[in-house]
Amino acid sequence: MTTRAFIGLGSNLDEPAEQLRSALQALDQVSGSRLAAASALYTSESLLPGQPRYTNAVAALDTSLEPLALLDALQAIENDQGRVRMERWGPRTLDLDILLFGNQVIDVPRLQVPHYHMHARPFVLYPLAELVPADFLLADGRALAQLLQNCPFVGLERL
Ligand code: ROI
Repeated sequence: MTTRAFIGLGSNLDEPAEQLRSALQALDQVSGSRLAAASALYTSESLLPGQPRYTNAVAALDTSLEPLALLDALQAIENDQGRVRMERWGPRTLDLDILLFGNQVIDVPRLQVPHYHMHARPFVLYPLAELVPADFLLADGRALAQLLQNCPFVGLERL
């Protein structure tokens, strides 16, 4: 059985666009997984002041892995691409987040899905909207169209 997961990608160090391109290739190599689609790349200011601009994208990944096994695989890709975990919200070469995992709602210490902050982040919602139908519902029942209305396309640049 495969599940469609949506992965948020972000980088603001060491050639962010290249980081995202190689991460997309790495996602397609994850065991039992296939990269089904990827959004355009978007740039925006960091939500925290004093950091370089971020480049973000969203990928659709069809996977036979369980959610925590997928999380392990994503963390291995982050580590391979040189991410050093310094401060919690510090600049990073690569951040990979599981935004959605099929219709599952997951709330364990390592993983919360749908991702807690996605509803308020234009750099997640607009790329996600490229990959799903206009009437898409999140696993918790929220309509993507409604979230987009509450989260204006401000400060985003689509590359
Ligand atoms: N800001 C933007 N624009 N994109 C991100 O991916 C991002 N990630 C973060 C913080 C520092 C909150 N700001 C961000 O972790």
